[in-house]
Amino acid sequence: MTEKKINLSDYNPEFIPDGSNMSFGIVVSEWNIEITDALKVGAVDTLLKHNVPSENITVEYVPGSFELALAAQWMLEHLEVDAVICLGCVIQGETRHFEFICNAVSNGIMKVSMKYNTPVIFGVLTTENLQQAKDRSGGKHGNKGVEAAYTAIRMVDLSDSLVV
Ligand code: DLZ
Repeated sequence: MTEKKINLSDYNPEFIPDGSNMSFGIVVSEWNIEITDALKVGAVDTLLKHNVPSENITVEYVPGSFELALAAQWMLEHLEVDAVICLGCVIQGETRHFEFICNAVSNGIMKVSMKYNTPVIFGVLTTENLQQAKDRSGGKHGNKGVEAAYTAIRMVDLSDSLVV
């Protein structure tokens, strides 16, 4: 049996909730900025496409992916946002930095999300090389920034629907 991988970049826009009453923070890592900027464009375009007002989207930058979780926490503390989207790109090199950073970022983002009971979306590419990152930031494997925005809207809508 062949397994079909889900590519959220191919989502059906008809089934995504309206974002006109939603607000989002986006934190972008400057490491591998060519890639992360493409992720940011994908995320912002997707939020706008689903009626999130541009004034409800706050974008901030951090030096590297390691800093994403703390910046997301600061956004939740200081801004009125329904969710934070973290965008980064960690490319495997010769050092063990890759594992340390990937583990720290994913754990950090999950902890902030749970602590603030708010969606904090993991839009961080963790790839073996630059080409794989390009393929996932507007190339043949879609744009993970689009997928992060899609996920953020879905999660805010789910949260709203569960609150009585
Ligand atoms: C140090 C480092 C390395 C080696 N590689 C990456 C990377 O591929 N992607 C990324 O987002 N950040 C990298 N960094 C920087 C760390 O995330 C962090 O900014 C520094 O270690 C300072 O805390």
